[in-house]
Amino acid sequence: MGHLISSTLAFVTPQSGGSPNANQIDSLYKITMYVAIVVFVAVEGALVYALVRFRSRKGRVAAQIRGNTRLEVGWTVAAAVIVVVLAALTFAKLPSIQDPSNSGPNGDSLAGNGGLLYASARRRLPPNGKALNVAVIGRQYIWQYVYPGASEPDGLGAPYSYEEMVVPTNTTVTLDIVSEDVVHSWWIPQLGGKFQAVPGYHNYTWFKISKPGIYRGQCAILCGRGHATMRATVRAVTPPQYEAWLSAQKQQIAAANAEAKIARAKLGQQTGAGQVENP
Ligand SMILES: [Cu+2]
Repeated sequence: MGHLISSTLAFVTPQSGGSPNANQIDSLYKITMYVAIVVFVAVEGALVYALVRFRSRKGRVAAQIRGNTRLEVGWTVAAAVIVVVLAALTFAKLPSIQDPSNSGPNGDSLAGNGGLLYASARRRLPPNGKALNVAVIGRQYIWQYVYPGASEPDGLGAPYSYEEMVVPTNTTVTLDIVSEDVVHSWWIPQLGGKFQAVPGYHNYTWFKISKPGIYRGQCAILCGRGHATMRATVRAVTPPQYEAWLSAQKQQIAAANAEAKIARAKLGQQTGAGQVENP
């Protein structure tokens, strides 16, 4: 019975299980929902009882009641108390949703100072200041991820990937969410809340995944005709697997850049039609 209830509730409650912030959002949602269920059952139960018990019958005259001060004060105060308790609970739980926690003991050692290129008052870091910072760039119609490890001091030459973000487990990952063109919305439901990618503006969130696996999402705001295909995947692997992936990705990007350099040099040497087309 308990399992039946919890599996039915899973359809209407936020997805969780991927990251602590998503779990906190889910538990806050459930607390509010349980209170709402109790209120709903009490109100609808009283209504149905009154409908049946006091239904019209031949020869019956309805009692004319003009207010009941005690009852009215009672339900007003009760509703106010519920609102205050829910608000207090929400504010008490908010820091655990917004503030990143430290990486686990077996997290990735590459998690540094967040890979910051600039300071920000709005960005939150874990208490020990160490996070793996990934830039999430929305563009029509694909997500790009830029990882720490720039080869140039100005931040250029950093490894990147498209559509699928690869991250180490047990490691606090902070995200810088930006957009190149229109407003997009970053959302991997199992990894926490939804965040808009707005041109010219940075939004921040975080997650920490304990289990290796694939976590799926999808751009959550209509951004143009290709919106439906703008998927996002986060693949969590162990820290050694992450580091191996990152260096392979760096090599592939370096090889592709070298090839492009040769192709550009060839184009530059061409005379005739090539020059007309690429003056
Ligand atoms: Cu979209």
